[in-house]
Amino acid sequence: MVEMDVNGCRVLKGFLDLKAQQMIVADIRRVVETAPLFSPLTPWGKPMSVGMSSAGKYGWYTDKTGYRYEAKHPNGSPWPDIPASVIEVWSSVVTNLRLPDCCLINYYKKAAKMGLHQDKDEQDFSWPVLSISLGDTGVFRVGGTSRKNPTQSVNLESGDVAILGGNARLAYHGIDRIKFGSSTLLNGGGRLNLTLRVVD
Ligand code: MD6
Ligand code: FE
Repeated sequence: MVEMDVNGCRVLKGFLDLKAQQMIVADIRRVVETAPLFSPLTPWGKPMSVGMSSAGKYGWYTDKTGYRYEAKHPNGSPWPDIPASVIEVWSSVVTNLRLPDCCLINYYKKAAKMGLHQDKDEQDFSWPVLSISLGDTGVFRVGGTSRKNPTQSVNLESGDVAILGGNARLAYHGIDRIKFGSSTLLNGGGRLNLTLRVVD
């Protein structure tokens, strides 16, 4: 495992071995059977190109009224529990004294991307946001706390873990594109990204 610093974002290259990645994918498949992926509307009324769902006490959600956390899937059911295989990554990298309230699931097909944004819908920015990348490589861009700050890019490959914490907790970041077909982990290709957050 190699650790990189990308504008204050810690990237743990190759944190998860193939077995661990396969376990998490199997667990997330079960989550999206009960909480199906959907493409939420941005506050500007455009559907996101990424398929989303969540696990945990809260799910991240957006529609015309804005970004927020919701206790239920749009179908009215509570979100499934965060799988133990996913919690395990948080416990070993962040802490086991406080577990995440939300595991946001982002699924990128060939043309999906995510514009530069800050994660700031949580109440306490002293907790980091941890991301797990699975499947196809994503080209991840990280800047500073102003949109105008210079950015650096890094490939997030299957099994990589990235942490936005400390001074980088509110750094702008996004996924420019995915390298479709770069991994065989997911049937049908694409990229799965899980982000773990403390919300309350
Ligand atoms: C993605 N990731 O990798 C999008 N947010 O698909 C994020 O938006 C993100 O990787 C907070 C912390 C780490 C991340
Ligand atoms: Fe984010």
